[in-house]
Amino acid sequence: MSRAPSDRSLARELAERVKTEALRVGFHAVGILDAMPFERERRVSLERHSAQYFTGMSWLTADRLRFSSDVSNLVPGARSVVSVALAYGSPREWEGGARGRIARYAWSTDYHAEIKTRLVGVRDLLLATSTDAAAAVSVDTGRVMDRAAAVRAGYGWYGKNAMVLTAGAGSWVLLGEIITNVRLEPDEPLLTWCGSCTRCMDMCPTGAIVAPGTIDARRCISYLTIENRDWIPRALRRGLGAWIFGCDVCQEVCPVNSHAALASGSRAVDPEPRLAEILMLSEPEYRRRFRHTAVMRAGFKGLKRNACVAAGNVGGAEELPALRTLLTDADPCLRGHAAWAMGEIGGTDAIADLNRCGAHEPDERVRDEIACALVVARSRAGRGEIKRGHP
Ligand code: B12
Repeated sequence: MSRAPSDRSLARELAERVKTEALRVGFHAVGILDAMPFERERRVSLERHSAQYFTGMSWLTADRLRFSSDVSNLVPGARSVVSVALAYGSPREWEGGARGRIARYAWSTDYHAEIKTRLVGVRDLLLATSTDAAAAVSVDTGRVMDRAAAVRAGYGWYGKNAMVLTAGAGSWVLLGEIITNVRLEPDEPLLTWCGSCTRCMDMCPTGAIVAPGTIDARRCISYLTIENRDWIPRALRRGLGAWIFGCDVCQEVCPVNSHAALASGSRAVDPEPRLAEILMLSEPEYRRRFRHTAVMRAGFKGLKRNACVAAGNVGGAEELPALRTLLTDADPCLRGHAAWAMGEIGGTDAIADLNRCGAHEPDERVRDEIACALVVARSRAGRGEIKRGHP
């Protein structure tokens, strides 16, 4: 057991030092909680797991949810947790044209490293309190329930979109923790709530917020464009709009966020790249362009698949040459999504390409996509609609 401060005044004084240091190194908010398990969140997350809401994220197992609901699994004898929030999200400037949208949290270099680096000094402060002191930094990775910690730490509250909202920066914050066996005076949770507002639930393009605070990840654009390694269900594709990595709709429509002061972080990626560019990227170019950013999580093929869907939704003539190339790609998933996009864009060229490729397509699923795309494109042509994006 740690010989760290045991009486209340020492625990309070150390808590204050820790919080001052966290704010000094640039965190927007910091709070302290005891290390008791997150019982309610464990129960809720296991229910959602049984309801299949996390299907597709094979790493988010019931065991992992149990593990992440108890911080003493990371630091045996844990007594306190320091929860921090890093603000992000400079304003979006829409440049028009057929551009894909990247979620704000991914605009700068990968936040895991950013949070970890800032937490090192705070952790060292705790380690210096005694020779028995232990402290570990955790960011994302599903090893701790980050949101549950932020809410118990008293600086955030759950929105109906399941996001943790904070005073000042709204939900534009990323979360991390230090788990320690040193005792720190805990803060009191807030009693704030969304009231009768349901904007995030009403405006989610794919209906993924199935109850207040409950996301069916299978429908969430963030899951579909980042974690999902499979085909994007056809019924949900139009809902994706221009999103090619993540989604911010449930945050953008939140009234609390409309008053949030956005942080002015450096940008490592173009937040709205031209779709034609993404569709034509080579794998080495993709790695060069997105290394050290969260966008790597989607993978090269995943990002191209998403760009196909976005091109089908907001693209036109400019994207057709790249889509035509992808129609003969070695990967059936890319061929299938390119076919869908060409059907949505329509026009005689697209119909001719789909017909030509359909005749030689070896994969049954792609053949089905091509057949459906032809139905859409022909019915548009039958109604006299011209190809989108034609001068
Ligand atoms: C898996 C995961 C995802 C998955 C699944 C999301 C999910 N709902 O679980 C996907 C890929 C869909 C995803 C999407 C996003 N994610 Co994510 N994700 C995670 C991760 C790794 C684990 C989350 C987890 O354990 N889920 C299990 C379920 C049960 O928990 P939950 O949905 O969060 O449920 C909580 C609340 O709903 C609440 N709750 C329970 N019952 C009720 C009832 C009511 C009425 C209410 C209001 C709340 C409530 O308790 C639950 C447990 O904390 C965390 C990092 C971490 N280690 O925690 C990041 C994390 C949650 N993600 C984050 C972010 C930024 C996002 C996106 C905004 C990214 C984007 N722009 O595309 C979206 C937002 C989608 C959304 N509205 O939730 C941030 C959230 C920061 C914040 N301010 O809240 C986290 C904390 C990462 C981080 N370290 O900052 N994510």
